[in-house]
Amino acid sequence: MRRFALMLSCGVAVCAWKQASALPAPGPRQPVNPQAAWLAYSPVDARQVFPSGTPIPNTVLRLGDSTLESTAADELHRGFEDMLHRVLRLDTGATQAERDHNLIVVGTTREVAAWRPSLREGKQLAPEGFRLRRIVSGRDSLLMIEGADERGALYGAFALLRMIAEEQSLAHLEVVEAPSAPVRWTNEWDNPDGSIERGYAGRSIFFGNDDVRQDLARVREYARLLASVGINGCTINNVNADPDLLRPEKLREIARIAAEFRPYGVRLSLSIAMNSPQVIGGLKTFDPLAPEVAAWWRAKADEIYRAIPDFGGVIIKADSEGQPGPSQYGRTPAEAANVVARALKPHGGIVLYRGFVYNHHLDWRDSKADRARAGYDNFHSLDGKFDDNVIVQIKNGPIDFQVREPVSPLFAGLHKTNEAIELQITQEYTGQQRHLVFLVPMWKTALDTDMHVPGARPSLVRDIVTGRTFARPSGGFVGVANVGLDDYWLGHPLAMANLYGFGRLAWSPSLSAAAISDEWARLTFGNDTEVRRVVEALMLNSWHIYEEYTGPLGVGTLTDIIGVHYGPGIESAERNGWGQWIRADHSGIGMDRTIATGTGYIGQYPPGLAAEYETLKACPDDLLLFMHHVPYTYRLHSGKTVIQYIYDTHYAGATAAAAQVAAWETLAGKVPDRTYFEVLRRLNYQAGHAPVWRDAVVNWFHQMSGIADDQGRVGNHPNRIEAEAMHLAGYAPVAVTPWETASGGKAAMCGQAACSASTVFTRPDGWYDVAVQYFDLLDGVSHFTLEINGSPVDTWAADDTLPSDKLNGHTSTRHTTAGVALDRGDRIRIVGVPGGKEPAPLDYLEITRAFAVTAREAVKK
Ligand code: GCW
Repeated sequence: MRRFALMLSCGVAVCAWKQASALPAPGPRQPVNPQAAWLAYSPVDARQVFPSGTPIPNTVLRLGDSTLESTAADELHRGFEDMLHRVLRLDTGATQAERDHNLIVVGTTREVAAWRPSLREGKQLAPEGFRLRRIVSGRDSLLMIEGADERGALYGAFALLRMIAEEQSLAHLEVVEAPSAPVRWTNEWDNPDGSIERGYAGRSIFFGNDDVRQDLARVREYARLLASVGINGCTINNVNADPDLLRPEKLREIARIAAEFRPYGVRLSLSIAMNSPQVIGGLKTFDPLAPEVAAWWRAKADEIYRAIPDFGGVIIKADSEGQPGPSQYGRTPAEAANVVARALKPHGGIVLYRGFVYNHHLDWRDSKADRARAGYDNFHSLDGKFDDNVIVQIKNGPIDFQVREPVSPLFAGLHKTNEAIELQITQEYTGQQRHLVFLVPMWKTALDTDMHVPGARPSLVRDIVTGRTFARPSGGFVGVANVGLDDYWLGHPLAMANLYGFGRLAWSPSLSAAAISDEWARLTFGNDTEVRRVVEALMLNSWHIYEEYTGPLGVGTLTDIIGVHYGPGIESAERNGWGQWIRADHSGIGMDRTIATGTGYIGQYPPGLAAEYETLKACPDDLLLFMHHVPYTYRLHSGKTVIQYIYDTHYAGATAAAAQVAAWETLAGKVPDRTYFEVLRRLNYQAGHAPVWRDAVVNWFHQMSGIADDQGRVGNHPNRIEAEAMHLAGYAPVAVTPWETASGGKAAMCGQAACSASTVFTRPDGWYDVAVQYFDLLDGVSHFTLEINGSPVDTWAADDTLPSDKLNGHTSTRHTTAGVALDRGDRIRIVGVPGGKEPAPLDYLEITRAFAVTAREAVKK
């Protein structure tokens, strides 16, 4: 007799049965348009926002007639209607409004003073800032949104709406805010063909078929989201720039995008290629010091501003990863930046010149070679040589958006140059929006680092980039967002917290990660305490969890660095010119970047910080392997050896990743259904991919070090049955590269129309979860069936779009059939049917006591 009563099936591919059974009861918050993201404007408890004695306004009075103030008034209208069910009257004429005494008033400082001189405030607002006040005078109850300028008025409206969404009381309102820095931009790495470099959420919202898209509705919605968190600029094309976009006919099209941005105060910017004067201008040279080149840039700037009068400026990636640059003519980055900056200057445009200039043909045999040094080495000597409308855009770390890096020493190396910090919202090295990683805590670590600049203590990175530390006129924040046409903009619905958090930090970098995640959770999911508690715990732990099962102790993400930067690929970092070496051998690991014996990189930091990194005693554990080469037996401050730390964190991280699923499941019915399932699907996937990471890393280090795990876990899988050890019909064993990305280094591929792998169950009778680890290649869709004694109990398709067409750590994934009744002697069979180029590849089966059963036993104990 077979007992399949509890059969629940869930994994990457099919969750159908489970979904049907677990459909949440329809709640009041459904359905929600996912594109609204944190501007969901869900209904709120009006009594919290407008306690008794504080009337809800009836009218929004717009004092000025600028586009931005119109947008502000429309947004207030929308927000009040959705959140408070109050349809505001829109008014522009001061006299008419006098009839109503219960108003929201939107205007600039100048307009407010002209409307009611008594409301003039002594203290001037900083540019783009705002003041929110509630004023009760006579019969009037006024909610004043006063902007320093039109942008400030719009930002003030969004801030007021945020307070309402968070159910804050407006009874006593007195808020003054201003952005931390003038530059708060996103970069989008979109290509004219509609693809997005390192984009994980569909095609471009801007381009397609080598042109600007006809339908730009998503662009306007995006601008709205950006403005709602104070982002005021957006670079719409890849920093690996296509010079063609500067052609007149393209600029005319790009102007359509700028028109969508304009109502939200988002200035359009373009990435430009330094060789444009040659490639599209027909000049013989692009030498920045050649007069004809300067003239070409001047004419081009004039042309751009004719098409886009509020154009923000340009980003330049040059002499980096194959991009043309001034080095070709023996010129410096400053000379290149300045020739463009001088062309933009009369129009008020700026140049963001990327500090990401390095040689990717380094000699790995040279123990003094060090990519991390490049930013400082290339730019430090140019301090003071950049024009005032140039900003050097510096990635937070000296390498490249790894799961953990120290801050770039260049932040402290430029005192007479404007700086911006470049943060990566798109999760290139941090799980590509398939893994949950809330990046704000990571960014905070960088922004709150004290650089110990002599004579400027403290000198936090956030104060340097906002221009405070060195009294610079400009600077700020750039976030590489790479949103796409995906309904959730970034793929993973929870990844939008990173875009939100970037904007909030750019506005106010002293906000805490916890405060930002609370705001975002409230705005996205409402004010329910339980929902917020679960969501915020997930968010705030996620970076740590991801770091635990990927790259430890500052060594780098340990991903395939010469490929797609996604799954594990440990040795890919070594023995090539890219300089992301981890320098792991049989006795130890880590880059020696010390002044005393290493590459000298640490000497690029101011002495106070260098002293901390230079000695093993003072160096923080989480940056140890970035700064030092140590034996595996080296003891961390915690007392644990490096190798045991690697083992322990990887087991802990994978376990914690799996626990995220159960945490999220408590929200069924409490968040919108679609979002619930989109997140659940990804968390399930992550729970199956984290063990791929864990096993790859622990096995690799076990083999390299020869040191056993003191808990005996590494290489010991009592519940695992390797495909190659099963009875195979049609399947043939294959070696997987790199070996650590398949269990036992091997998998099985099917070379005919259908194949099977079977085994006899030899453990005690009971309820089990059966996990099938397989490879889901980009091309092709295989189908799998799990059979017990010839009866199918589950079937699924390998139809995910993982980023590789090979068997490796990118494509290894898992499908779990939960709650299967198994008796000793049962025959378990997996049938694989290849589809397209995908040969139904299998890695192993893992059969564990059913989760529900083990949970019950745990309770009994
Ligand atoms: O990390 C690397 C990315 C490239 C990117 C480059 C950069 C746009 O892998 O895809 O190119 O950084 O930041 O310029």
